[in-house]
Amino acid sequence: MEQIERITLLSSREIEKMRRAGHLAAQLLHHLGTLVKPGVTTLQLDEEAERWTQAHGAKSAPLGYKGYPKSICTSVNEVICHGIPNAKQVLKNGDIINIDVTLIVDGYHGDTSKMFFVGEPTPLAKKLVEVTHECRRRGIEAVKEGARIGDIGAAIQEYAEAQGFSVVRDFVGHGISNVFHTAPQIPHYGKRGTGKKLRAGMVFTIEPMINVGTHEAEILEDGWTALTRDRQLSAQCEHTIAVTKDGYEILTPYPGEDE
Ligand code: EYF
Ligand code: CO
Repeated sequence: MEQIERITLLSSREIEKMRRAGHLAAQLLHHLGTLVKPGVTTLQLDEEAERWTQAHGAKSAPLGYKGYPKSICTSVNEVICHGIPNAKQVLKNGDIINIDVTLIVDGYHGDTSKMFFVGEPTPLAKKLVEVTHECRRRGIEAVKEGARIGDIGAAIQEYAEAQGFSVVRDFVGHGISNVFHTAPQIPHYGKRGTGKKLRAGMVFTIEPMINVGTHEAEILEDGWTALTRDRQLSAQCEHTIAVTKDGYEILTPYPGEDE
């Protein structure tokens, strides 16, 4: 491990550990996705996540992190992120849900999230989720040695706004290693050519949160759940990415998907 300006550059042995954690996190996400249907509660998803995680010899990073009470985040409809699984929250036809998982394997973290449709989505929900996925893809495509952190945010913001949506400012991607959240921060908005230069060995998440209406967020009385100020829909998806000599590697590849 090497550090430049407080940003850790991981060795190839450390990246291999991140790869193992990331691949397992993506498998868990896929497994949870098969369970999403009308009538299921978000608490049932959480309980299955914890059971599966322990059965695979891994640990949930969110559980107990800064006092967070559950193993995954389940963010439904107008919830931007950090939705807390709950026995009273029964998924219904037309809902959209982001499931966000972070696993620790051999001390290293894999952090990934994805949107799932509950039954049949509305046309607006379908478009929002497709645009959010494309935002992440464009952000990832901007990753290469010598590019700047602002190039990632600019690629995401330009596409999201051209599609008539807004980009959340209050939550950003983050460096990740044997520490859950570390430098650098990765905003999902910004200007090309600004911010720190990317170097091979940097590992961080890209996790754009895209809203139908205002980008502004507010926090529920529970102190955790972030939701849109105007209560319109929000979507998010996340990968853990390593900067490589010739571009990037997605460390959390979702089974059957390229990006
Ligand atoms: C005190 C948490 C702390 N934070 C971030 C703690 O990066 C994440 N997902 O991609 C991520 C996931 C979780 C997380 C799960 C729990 N926390 C949440 C909300 C506020 C807060 O401040
Ligand atoms: Co994250």
